[in-house]
Parts: sequence; structure tokens; C-alpha cells
Amino acid sequence: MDTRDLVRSLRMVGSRNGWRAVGAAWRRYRIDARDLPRRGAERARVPGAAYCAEPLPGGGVVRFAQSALRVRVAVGGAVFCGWDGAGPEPSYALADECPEADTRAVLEPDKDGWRVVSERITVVVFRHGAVEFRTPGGVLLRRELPPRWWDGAGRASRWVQRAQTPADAAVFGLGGRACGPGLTTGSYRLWNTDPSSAFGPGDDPLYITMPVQLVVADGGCHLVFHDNTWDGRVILREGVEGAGSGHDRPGSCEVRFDGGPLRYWVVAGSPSRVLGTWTALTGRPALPPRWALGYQHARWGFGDAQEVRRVAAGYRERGLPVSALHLDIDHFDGHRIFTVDNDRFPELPGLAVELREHGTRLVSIVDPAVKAEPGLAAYDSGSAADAFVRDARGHVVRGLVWPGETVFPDFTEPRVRKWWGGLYAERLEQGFAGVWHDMNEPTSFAAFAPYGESTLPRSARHSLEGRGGDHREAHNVYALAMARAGYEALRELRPRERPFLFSRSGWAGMQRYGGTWSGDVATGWPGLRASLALVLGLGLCGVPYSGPDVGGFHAMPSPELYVRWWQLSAYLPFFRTHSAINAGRREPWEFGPEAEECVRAALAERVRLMPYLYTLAHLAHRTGVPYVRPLWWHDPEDRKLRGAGDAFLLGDALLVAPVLEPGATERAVRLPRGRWYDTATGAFHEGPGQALLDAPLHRTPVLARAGSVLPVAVDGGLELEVWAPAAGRTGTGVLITDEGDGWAEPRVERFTSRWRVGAVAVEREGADEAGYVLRVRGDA
Ligand code: NBV
Repeated sequence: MDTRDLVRSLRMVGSRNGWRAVGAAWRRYRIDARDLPRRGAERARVPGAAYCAEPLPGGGVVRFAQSALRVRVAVGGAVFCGWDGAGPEPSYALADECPEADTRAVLEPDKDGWRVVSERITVVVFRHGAVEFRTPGGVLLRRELPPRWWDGAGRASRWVQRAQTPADAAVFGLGGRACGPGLTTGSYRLWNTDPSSAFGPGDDPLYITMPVQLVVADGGCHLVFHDNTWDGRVILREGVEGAGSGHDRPGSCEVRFDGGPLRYWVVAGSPSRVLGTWTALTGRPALPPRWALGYQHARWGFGDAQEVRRVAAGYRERGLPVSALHLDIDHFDGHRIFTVDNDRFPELPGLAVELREHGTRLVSIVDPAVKAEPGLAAYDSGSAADAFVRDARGHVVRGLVWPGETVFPDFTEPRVRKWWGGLYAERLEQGFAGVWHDMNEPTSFAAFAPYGESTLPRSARHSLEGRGGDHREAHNVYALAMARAGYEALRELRPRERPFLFSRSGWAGMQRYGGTWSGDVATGWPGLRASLALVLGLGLCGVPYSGPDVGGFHAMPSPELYVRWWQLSAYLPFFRTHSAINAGRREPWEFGPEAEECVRAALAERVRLMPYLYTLAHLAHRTGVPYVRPLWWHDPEDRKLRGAGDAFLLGDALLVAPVLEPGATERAVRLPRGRWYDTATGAFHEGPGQALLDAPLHRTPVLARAGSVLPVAVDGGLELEVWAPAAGRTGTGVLITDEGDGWAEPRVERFTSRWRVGAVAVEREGADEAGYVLRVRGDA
């Protein structure tokens, strides 16, 4: 036993639960020692030589001495490759049925073996099992080397596959990684994990891991997704360019899985096309209700309803609009899910109505673990529905979470999702307007590693949609399936409202059901940096709605750090302060008058930008393009931008350069191509290049792209802010509006800005005039 781990877990879960966690770890170890298939003798295998190929719709099958590879181009351009008979289905990632094959793509002989030419990718299958993906112009995007399996009798085959990427390639993604957004040489685990204490840039893996990589190189971008939910690892090695000597060393990417199919998808094209195709495959991001883009305040340990009222009133009195307050596990009765502590929170529905009158909603935390306690409604109904995960001998698996001994719903079973979803009626009756899924990696406390891994035993049984399997396969999709249960329930229970759901853990496709947040990010400047890395990285995996705990989770930030965290988050989709039970308060007025004024300015800007942010939410929903994009989004061939993770684009119009260091009064920022106006001064800088911007404490440097047209809220009305295009150039903008909730088709208006007789003019598509008050800015 590792005593440090033990001490850490005792601290985390309190000493009573801490000692129980030792027992839980031991129990978990015994179950797995008894029930997990033993490794035993294994036989290594490679595909061997190819001996024939059969054309099939969208591509075909190439047969090798010891395996077969199916290549299939789907309508929309994504290419599927499956070894050993693996097909694209069943899959937890795909939103619907697998898209039809693109019958224009055919398998044909090639000098090296066979090839499939499609609109966006040419796939070449070599006779010994290597596979190359090239652009239509012939530039190499990725070269997969022949895979290798280790087959064992009666056991899942482990496998490894190595790929080469261009020497200049930069890799992004793999879910929510604190060390990003660009992933450097290193090993990245694919196993959703609660780091069990506050995390910073060095901690990996975290709550959301996904085998999704976006590879950006001079020759083109591509996304590769290994559709496998098992425990795995991606080992990246950055390439080295031969500085003109011609001796480049390509980048390499090794993917290993402990079992499951060897199948993957490749999508190529511009970043927007890649995200478009990726989210067509795995689901467009859910559109949050408009209020979910407002500022929100959470706290673990609100104490009681009076304190909630006090905090809400504090915001109101200071004229700081707060769109939602989030209640954590302490509002439950003894941490029991779907209950309320009526002594401390009497008449919760009444409180919800009262807050709502002032424009503030209540959001509830929902943990998956149910206290194993007869008489508790969720436990009794779940037991009657046979909803809880069992071990290989058929006993319900018991874990340890906040309420004590708990059981875990098997969300991979449709019947269980339905039962669980029914429980959300109680949350709605209590007046909650949205849900916050936590602890769903799933986390069950265990005191020491490796046997005490804080989750369910690997041998625990799951339905996996009726196919049957164990936790090794179900672990990474547990939260995704829980999100599905929650989302479908909210849709059914409140059919006229768009569900507001965000989840700590998840997997590829989670965006269909909602968003996520950072989890327990460490209070400190590294945590602030990690916050941005997470949001950017997740957006590139198709999950655009996320944000950090403003101020960090565990400790008390300095006023300066708190202000800088606010200023960053005011430009991120999910904007929420939150903190741990003993971390100190996060209300802006707790940090002194100067901080309060800075926060007020940041919040006012958020409110002003609301129409723009809401348009970005609609765009993400329609196209998969994230609100928050890396600087290289429109210039993927700009290597300096690829390395710049300290600033970002918010939509097409704004470049946000948050301050991520203490004591700064100015900061440098890399500029993409084009003219960029400093929104504070109106002066412009020409990109590509670098600019030095003023960044005193009261200001976040933000630049606006010349020509852009942004919808903004001014005194309750809507206006267009127009940044003068460069002479002879035009610019664009879009506004998407609706009622703020519900399912009605939104109104889309497109604008073009141009110089007309010495003045900047804006036309709306189909009209000569914009139809809104214009605010022209920028010293052109
Ligand atoms: O429910 C308590 C916390 C919650 O406040 C936080 O946001 C989650 O990430 N939760 C984790 C469980 C305990 C963490 C130590």
C-alpha cells in the first residue's frame, strides 16, 4: 500500500469515509482477483501479406494472411477503417446509424497494393498492412503501420498500432487535457479518472479522455478517432524537421488498447470542415438555453436556503446579474441523491420561484451513486428495476461515495436509463432548471493504488446495450450513457424546454447531450492556464460548451488571480464560479473594491456580447465549430500560431488574449493574418506577427478582426458593432436569434460590411441596409 495515497484519500473523504475507503479498495481488489480473466499465454500477430481484395460500397476489404481490413468512405467524407472484421457499429460515439457509404469511392489496384480515392482523402493500403491517408493533391497526412495484436485464449486481444505524421505536425485533443492545448511528446492515458485532488497542467489523465486527435500540419489537417472504449494509451512523439537538410524525422503516434476492436475514422479538410464532419458523425452539440450563457455561481457548502438568498441578494444589490445558482451535494439529505435536506432547505420550490422572479435559476448536482439503504426511494425503485451494476457472480457491487456505501446504476442498459430518467421528475418538482452530473467517471472511493483505483471493479458486469461485457469496456462510456439518460429524461419531462445538462466525465459524442466543466482545477496561475487548455482541447474534440471553476476549486485565490480568472471566463461558453467546501468564498465583493470593479466590467462586457455568444452557440449547434477556437483556426499552416496556446479566437470576430501571469501590465500576442483592432484603443495591428497590448488589472486585451460585424446588446436593444474593413476589403457577420429556449427555427441574418462613399456601411443579405443601429469602430 502506498501510504501517501492513503493519507491523501483520508484527507479527501474525511477520516470516517477514509478508513472505509481502505475496506472498499480491498473489496474491489478481491473481486477483480477472483473474476478478471487471467492474462495467460498470448500469441503475437501481425496482418501478414495481403492476398486479395474485394470491392464493396465506399471501398472494400483487403484480405491478409492473418487479418482483413475494411475501408469504407461514408457520405460526408469520413473514412472508416476496421481490422479483423470490425465494422463501424455498434458504437457509443455515433449519433445515429452509421452514415451510408459514398458509392463514388471505389477500391482499385495501385502499384503498392490498393487505393480508394474519395473527394477529400485518398487511402492507400499497402501489401503488408500499412495504410496511408493523403490529401487529394497527394500530400501525406498520416501513415499507419501494420498493427500488432496479442491474442489470448478466451480473452480480449490487446493491440497496438503506430502511425507516422508529418515532421511539422501538431496534435490536439484526446479529450480534456490540462497540459494542452498542443500535446507534446508523452504518454496519454485513455481512462476517465477523477484525479481525487485539485489538478494542474502536470496531471493526466483527467475526467474526460477520448481517443480523438486533431492533427494539424502544413500539408493539411485531419482528425483520427479510434472507436474503442477500453483502457488505452496514446504515446506521442513530436517530429523533428531537418532544418533544410531533408532529414526530417516524422512525428509518431502509438495507440494501444487493452482490448476492443481495432477500428478508426479519419476525417480531413480545413478545421471547420473536420469539426463539421466529426459532429455530423457523433452528433451536433446540444444548444443550451440562452440563460446558460449567463454568469452562474456555484458553491459546495451553501449551508442553507438563507445563505442562497443572501448570495443572490448580494449580486442583485450590486447590479451584477447572475443567471443561475448551483446547489451541490450538501443540499441533499445526508448526501442521498434525489432528496433534499428539508431542515436547511425548506420549501425549495418556493426558493426557486423567488429567485426566478429576479432572473436567477437553480441548477442541481446529480451524482450517479445511490446510497444502499432500503427505504430510500431511488434505492428501492432501482433495486426493483434491477438497475445496479453486479459482479460476475451476480452480487450487486457496492462502492463508497459521499453518502457512504453506495450502488451504481448501469447506464449502459436502456431500461436502466429510462428508470433513472424518471427520477429527474423529482428535481424538476423541486424547481431546478438544469442538472450538473458529477462523480461519473464513475468514482468510488478507494484508498490506495493500484488495486484501490477509485472506480468500479474492472470485472463488474454491464449490459452494454444488451451485448454484455465488463467495466473494462463500459468505464469510459459510463458518463456518456448517464448523460444520455439525463438528456432524454429532461426532453421528455419538459418537452418545450432545451435541457441544460453538463457532466464532469464523458466520451466522444457527449456534446449531443450537453457540456462539461473543468472539474476540480487547482487554484493558482497554472490552474488558470490549464482552464484555457481544457476548453480549447475539448472544443477540438467536438465539445464546445465548457468552462472552469472561476477562482479554482480548492483554495482561496488572491484578488489578482480571481480577477484574471473572471476576465478569462467572461469569454468562455460556460461561465461559473465554484469552490470546494473549505476553499473560501467566491462572491466578487469578497475580494475588495478594486477586484469588484474589475469583475463588474468583465460581467458588463459578457452581457453586452450576449447576442454574439448566443449566435456562436447556434453556430456550434449547426456546424460543430466551437465558440472558442485556437489562434490557428483560419491559418493552420502558421506554425507560430500552432504553438500559441495562451490566447484564442471567440468566433470569427474576436481575439481574446487573457492575462495568465501574475503582475502583468501588458502582454504579447501572436496575430493571425489580417488587420486586428485593439478594442480598447481602436488602433490596429497587422498580422501575421506579434503585438504588445496593455493589460492593466482592469482590462483583458481583446482584438477585433477588421470588417467584422458583431451583434451586441445595448440598453436592452440590439445593435451591430462594426470594425472598419481595410480599404478595398469587406467583412462579414451573422446574427442568429430565437426565443432563448424551445425548438422553434431560429432567425438567421447575415451581414456584409464594406466602404461605401467614404463611410463604413453594412448590408443585410437580401437588403441594402443592416436594419439595426450601427456602431462603427476602428481607426481605419
Ligand atoms: O460535490 C462536491 C464536489 C463538487 O463541488 C465538484 O465540483 C466536483 O468536481 N465533487 C467534485 C465531489 C468532491 C470532490 C473532492
